[in-house]
Amino acid sequence: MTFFEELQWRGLIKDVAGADIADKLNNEKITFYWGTDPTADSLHLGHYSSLVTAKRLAKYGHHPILLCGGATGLIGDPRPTAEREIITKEQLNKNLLGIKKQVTEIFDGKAEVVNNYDWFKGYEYTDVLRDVGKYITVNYMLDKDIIKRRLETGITFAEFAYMIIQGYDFLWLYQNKNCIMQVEGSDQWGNITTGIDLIKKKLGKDAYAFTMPLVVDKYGNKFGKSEGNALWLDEEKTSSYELYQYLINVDDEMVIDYLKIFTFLSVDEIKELEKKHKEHPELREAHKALAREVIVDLHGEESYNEAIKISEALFSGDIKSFTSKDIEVAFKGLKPFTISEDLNIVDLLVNSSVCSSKREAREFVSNGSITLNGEKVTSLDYVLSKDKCIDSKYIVIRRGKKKYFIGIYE
Ligand code: 629
Repeated sequence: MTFFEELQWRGLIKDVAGADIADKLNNEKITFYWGTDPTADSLHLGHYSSLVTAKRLAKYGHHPILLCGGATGLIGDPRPTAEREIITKEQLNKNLLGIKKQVTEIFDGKAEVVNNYDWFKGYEYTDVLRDVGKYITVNYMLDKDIIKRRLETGITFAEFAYMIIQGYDFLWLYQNKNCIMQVEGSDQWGNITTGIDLIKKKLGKDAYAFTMPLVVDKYGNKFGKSEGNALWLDEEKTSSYELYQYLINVDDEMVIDYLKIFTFLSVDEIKELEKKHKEHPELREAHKALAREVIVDLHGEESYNEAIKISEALFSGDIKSFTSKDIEVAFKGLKPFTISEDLNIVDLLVNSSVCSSKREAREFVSNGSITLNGEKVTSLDYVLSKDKCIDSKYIVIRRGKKKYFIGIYE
């Protein structure tokens, strides 16, 4: 299998530009770029899918340029539905810092990161119109899918002109960095071809590109959202434990596709996992490999082990080894109750709404349904004091097998 065939096997190629792109990628070392706009202070799993592809090309020996859109972010790439809310320059600069840092880390500090604001600041409006605008007709722009889709609902001139900025980026990188290829998600095809056409018209040169299909779940919905929220690459926003829970639970019929897209496991390793997955889906070997590869690549071995520890503890109910940090991560979604004095177990259960009455509380304790910080409490005389809390702060109550409550002793 050639390198390009492997990209195809992994399902990473949707549209391509450049008839000899396979040859180029297999036999030469080229410079390519991938770009993102600083619309938030962190990238998410959707971005990661295309960054992994960029990293894959880099591992093969191609040189990546990662573009953070300080200029394009000022405008906003038109969405199919409606105009974007413009973000403040302060917010944009804050986002830019976060994203640059993430991209750099994902490429282990070896990435060449550029910002298109560097070549757009001070570029006179009239010069842009002469140098770029004169090479692109409005007819051509109106023919782009994204623009057609917005004509009904309306689109501002700013968003209409977005493709001019991204198109010029490709031209600039081609001329200044010998960057001959652009790699993005398939939603970027219109912007990419604007760049390719501009390069052809201005330089008479052919440029290359390919897009990756959007990653979806088995229902065709965007991959990487948990209860409607994005899974962020910033560990402070989405913990490794949350990532682990998401990845370990992806659809059975999609997990092999995800291994191909999101991991650097070899073709043989993935085929082996596919075999295991078909024979013993209940062992979840493929899911475990997916979670391990993604989390270790993003956050490192230690953070991955932490996620496993929390997952296993919650599964078995044995949380005796939890630190306050573990508790904060494991029970992020729970609203804690507070206590401010030593309490007898029955009062504790009622005050914290774990039980609805003292009678119910006594019953739960007596039949062994209550654990405190992983230890079963069966005595009705038990008194919770500060020193029994984890780090003198947290109290984790479990009722029955799975229902958790978090208390903070203030
Ligand atoms: C200037 C800006 C360029 C090249 C690219 C860009 C950003 C591009 C864009 N990309 C999406 C984003 O920023 O909007 N116009 O969120 C996003 N991308 C990664 C994938 C994508 C795409 O960063 O291409 O498809 C998501 O997976 O939506 O010169």
